[in-house]
Amino acid sequence: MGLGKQGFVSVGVLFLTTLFLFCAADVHYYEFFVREANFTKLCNTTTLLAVNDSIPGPEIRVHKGDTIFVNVHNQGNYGFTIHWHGVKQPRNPWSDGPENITQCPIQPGTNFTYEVILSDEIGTLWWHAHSDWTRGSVFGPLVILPPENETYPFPEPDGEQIIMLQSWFNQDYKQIIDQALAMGTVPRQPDAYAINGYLGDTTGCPNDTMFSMQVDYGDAYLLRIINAAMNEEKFFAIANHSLTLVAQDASYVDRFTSDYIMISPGQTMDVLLIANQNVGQYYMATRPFSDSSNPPVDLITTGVLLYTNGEGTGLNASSIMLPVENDRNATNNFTSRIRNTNVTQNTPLNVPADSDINRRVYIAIGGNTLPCNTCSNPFGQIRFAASLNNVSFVFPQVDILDAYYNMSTSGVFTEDFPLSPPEFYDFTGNLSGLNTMADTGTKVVMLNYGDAVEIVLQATQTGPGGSHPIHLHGFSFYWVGTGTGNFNNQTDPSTYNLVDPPLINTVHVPGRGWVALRFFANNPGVWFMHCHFDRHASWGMDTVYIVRNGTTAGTSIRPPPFGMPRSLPIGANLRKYFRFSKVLVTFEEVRRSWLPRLGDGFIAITDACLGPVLRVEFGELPSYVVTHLIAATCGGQLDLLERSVEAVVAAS
Ligand SMILES: [Cu+2]
Repeated sequence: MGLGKQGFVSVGVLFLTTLFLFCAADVHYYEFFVREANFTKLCNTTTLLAVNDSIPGPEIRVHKGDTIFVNVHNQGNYGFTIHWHGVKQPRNPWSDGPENITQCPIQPGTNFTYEVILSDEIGTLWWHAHSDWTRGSVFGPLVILPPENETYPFPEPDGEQIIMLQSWFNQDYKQIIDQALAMGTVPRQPDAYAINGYLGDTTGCPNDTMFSMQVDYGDAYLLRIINAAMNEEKFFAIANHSLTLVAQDASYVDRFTSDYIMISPGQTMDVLLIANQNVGQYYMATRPFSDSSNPPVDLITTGVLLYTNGEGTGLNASSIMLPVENDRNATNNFTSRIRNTNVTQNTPLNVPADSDINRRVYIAIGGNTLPCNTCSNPFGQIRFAASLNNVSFVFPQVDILDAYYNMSTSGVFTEDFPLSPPEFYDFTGNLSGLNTMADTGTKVVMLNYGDAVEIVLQATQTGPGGSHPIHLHGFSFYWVGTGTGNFNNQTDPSTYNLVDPPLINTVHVPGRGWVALRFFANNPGVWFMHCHFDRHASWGMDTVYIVRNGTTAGTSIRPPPFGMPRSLPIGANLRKYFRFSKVLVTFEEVRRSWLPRLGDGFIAITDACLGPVLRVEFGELPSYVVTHLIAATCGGQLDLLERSVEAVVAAS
């Protein structure tokens, strides 16, 4: 614990020194207008929620240590939040973003200004929506340049390029997961994958085009590669060119060269590319990696590296050298080469030693089923689920941070997340016949400020098995160990790398294997941890770490900012809090809707924070609806058909 405090203090002093000597920290302001826009791909036009009418959304470009204010205007039809992936947000969980974890959603017609506080992050991160599956269309890059007085720890590149890898659906992303959850089924496969919004030349639709990056012979380029895909880890390569990894998750690594990379959803990798081949055109290509028994659709997505004056030289598809989709060795060979690097531009290494560790968490990652009477799953009255230590996380109806901060946690969450699997079995063996039922609950892990934490994440063969990209908010952690089979707490710790472990925010937990992570809990707040396969996160492969305050103001959560998306006091006048709209939902839309019918006269879904999106037909208003409205404690949206408005207002 002592070391943890020292670690935090020294980082603080470093930061202050930087401020003092160079006055480097700037403040930036961005405006995000989030609304529906039309996108034509695969010879289809789809309406999708997007930031400033663009997918990917706008680039944020700042320097290390800067602060960014982003005013997010929701001009769409449903609530959402934004997360600043990989930004630690010291003492400021209020702007972290995960829906119902640190805030209520920003409701249509309202706005919220995030304060994004950078500290030691350097390189590439990204931002994305953090509600249901909205992040599939609401995301963009966050580039963090060295401070004015600092250079890269590698030769200055001549140019740079952002490469965002995506899943593409010709359907509103929220609708996809809402539908699957309501039916208890597996969400459908993507229609395509994309590079920077381009689907490439393999889709069969002649109007789809390739992303093209122009280079000059002899120049060096910094590729900022971001895996923004929904459920797919990705191989990426450029024909005839090698790639040199220089940073991962906004921390420099000991650079090495490879013919391909493997990048998990949520991860960011900075890669140097030298344009040293014959002047011409070369494919860049990406395809999923998966060792699960239910892998993502295996499509190769293409882009092009175009040398100046090289247009005449044709592309050669046979030169694309990507590992096959289930090539676990290719993945392990790449990830096992990643090491931290001892350069002054990185935060000094501060890995908790064996003797420091005072909090151990051992988590088995599970695929499950749960009973579901209302589901229409072809496998029966069940729904697919996922869990950590056999607890399938239930998103609360109000946000955990607000409940914790205001000490009104009853009915919101409990502090009893199991610190080890409830049952030990051969996690990575043949598990057919295993009971895959899980418990449900909103269970969190409580940590004290300065705790030295070790988390071991154990993949299991429950459900389809395979790997998981696990992401922790509020921290970067040291990835100190990995191995195959079941973790052995007697022998495996001796294999840890405590010398130069990568400092990352999203770790690839290999299928039939495990990883070990360490960090000091020196950031007070409420921090989500979840699988960055959104299907798994939606199914409950999540938990929350609450780091209690330290003993000083400087080690405590900041007060909430002005304008947090509001809670709705019990018994409040609904007309004041809900936006009545006769436009958003028409009678026809309701009739065509997939939403479950809960009674004869109406259709309802509960949206985030029990800000009920209640869509009501006919004049009759069952008491169920009224109960939900009165019990609602968060801002919400109420879309009513004309004849119901009077009834609700009267009932309030
Ligand atoms: Cu997962």
